[in-house]
Amino acid sequence: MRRFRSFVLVPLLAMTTLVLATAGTSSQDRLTWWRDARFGMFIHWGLYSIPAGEWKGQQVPGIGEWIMNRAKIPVKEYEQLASQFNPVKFNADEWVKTAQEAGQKYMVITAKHHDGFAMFHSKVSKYNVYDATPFHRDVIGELAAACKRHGMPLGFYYSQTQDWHEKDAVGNIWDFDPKHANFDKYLHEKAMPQVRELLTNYGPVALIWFDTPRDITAAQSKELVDLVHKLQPNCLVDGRVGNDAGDYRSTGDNEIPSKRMNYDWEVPATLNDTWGFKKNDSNWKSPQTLIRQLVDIVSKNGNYLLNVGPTSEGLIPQPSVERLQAVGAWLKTNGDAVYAAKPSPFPYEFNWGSITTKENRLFLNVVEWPKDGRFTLYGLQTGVQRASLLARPEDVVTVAKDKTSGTPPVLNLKLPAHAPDPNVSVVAVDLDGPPKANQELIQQPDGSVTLNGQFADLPSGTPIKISNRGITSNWTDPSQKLEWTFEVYRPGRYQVIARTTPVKSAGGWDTAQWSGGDELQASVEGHNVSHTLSDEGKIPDPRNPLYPDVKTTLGEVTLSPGTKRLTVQATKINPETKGGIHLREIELIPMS
Ligand code: FHN
Repeated sequence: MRRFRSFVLVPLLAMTTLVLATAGTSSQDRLTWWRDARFGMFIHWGLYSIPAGEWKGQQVPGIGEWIMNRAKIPVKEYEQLASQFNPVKFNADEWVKTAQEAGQKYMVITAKHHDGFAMFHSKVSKYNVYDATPFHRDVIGELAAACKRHGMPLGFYYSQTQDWHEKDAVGNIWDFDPKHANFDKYLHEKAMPQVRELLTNYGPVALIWFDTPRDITAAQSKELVDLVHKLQPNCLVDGRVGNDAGDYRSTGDNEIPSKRMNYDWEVPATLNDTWGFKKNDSNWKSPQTLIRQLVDIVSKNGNYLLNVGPTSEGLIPQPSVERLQAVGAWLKTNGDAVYAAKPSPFPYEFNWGSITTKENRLFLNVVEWPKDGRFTLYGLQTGVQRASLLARPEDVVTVAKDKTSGTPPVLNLKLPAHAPDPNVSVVAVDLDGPPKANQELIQQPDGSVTLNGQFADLPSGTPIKISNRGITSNWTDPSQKLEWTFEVYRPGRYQVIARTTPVKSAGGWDTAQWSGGDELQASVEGHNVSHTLSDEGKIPDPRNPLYPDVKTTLGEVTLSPGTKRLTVQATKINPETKGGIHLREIELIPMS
């Protein structure tokens, strides 16, 4: 087997044909189409689709495209997959059609993943789909041409730091000694020249999606961004270029923040548990989860980049196609609540679903259809004119708004008794003006109060960190605390529930790693309740079945109406718990 020659540098002059820089294109200009799009298709496709999660007869745990790393496959052995890569069923037009039918408004494909193999005809390295495979076709070129034919914006994923094929890049410590790596050399002799090829040879590129910015300096991130914008001023750069240098922010994989964010962000998400195809992964998300995630993400000002992992034959797996078709069918009727929609006027989540908006309109994206069709919303400050169902405009929806005397303002809707859609039903509510809402945490009409970590006040200088989903980490010091202010309307007795989470591992949240044993104390209105964190059962997060919380009842408290302050302190820390206490939420549940 020949060793592929890397770093064959292209004469740069030959590639200066395409787009000339125009001064003054800002992130705001570049983001216009992307903000309206809201929903994109991610494609992870490469040599790893051949082993599909299995190496030498053994199942390799973790995500499929990481098989080379997880099984520590030597470069020379992994390279041999190239001679087997012959996906004769690949049809770029079909892929674009699948995305369009799903209602996805942009596509992003792995031009080069961490394994270092380019899915395009690169002159920089022969380790590419055109030169090194019997397929002898330029996958990126064919997809770019198909996207152009169908008016679909196309972006390229490019792994700028990890390249397990190269001794100077990050990641391959089973073949190479990282002490001798010269990252700057790899960056300038492979990564940047290949990014240049991608931005020169395939027409207008909508987006370059960099990933895992491990160890990259601010200057190196900036160099990449400058290169992209010099070659194609309108091309977006995602948040994972590192050092906050991108045009928008990227969250962690499958990490949907638990509050509305006042900046542009995108979440890359899987349809099952892997990105690259794995033959034994059938943990598919249901259409309801996918649609729920889509509207939830838009309600928080984000974009949803939902992944497919085509097989080594070049086909998008049928279970993926079916789920995408279900989302697409839903969007045909309800797309107004998603495309060009703006986030919720409320900063927090609702148990029943989520809110998106457009001008003077609210879209209530209802997952839990209310009993007898009686729907109540607290805290909307704008007057309401009328409401109707997107799926069944002929059905009568009665509106009663008490916005003057009520504390909080109350909107009551009498909806049809049965949900018009089995997944997510959209109620369009026309308002007197742009939607305005109370920003404070308030008790919800079902009596519950949810205090997520994203809304907690932290003492200045605290070491505690809060993730996008509201999870605390680095909470190893018992003197540290979290506090929330919220409004209670209904006097009575409440259960105080702590929702904690397992620690994160590379493949997601590893429930096995939840250790408990710490003691939390909640104090509110003169009551102190405390309990050792023990596993009373998993509470699935309906927005994200991958990440169940662990429930512990801390105790019961009696609350009167008014503004409350709840404090949570760690009265005992279990030294075994990795990264300290991982508290996500405190919930108050009415007992009657
Ligand atoms: O390591 C990669 C992984 O393989 C996959 O590409 C995801 C997609 O967001 N990004 C990295 C992990 O965050």
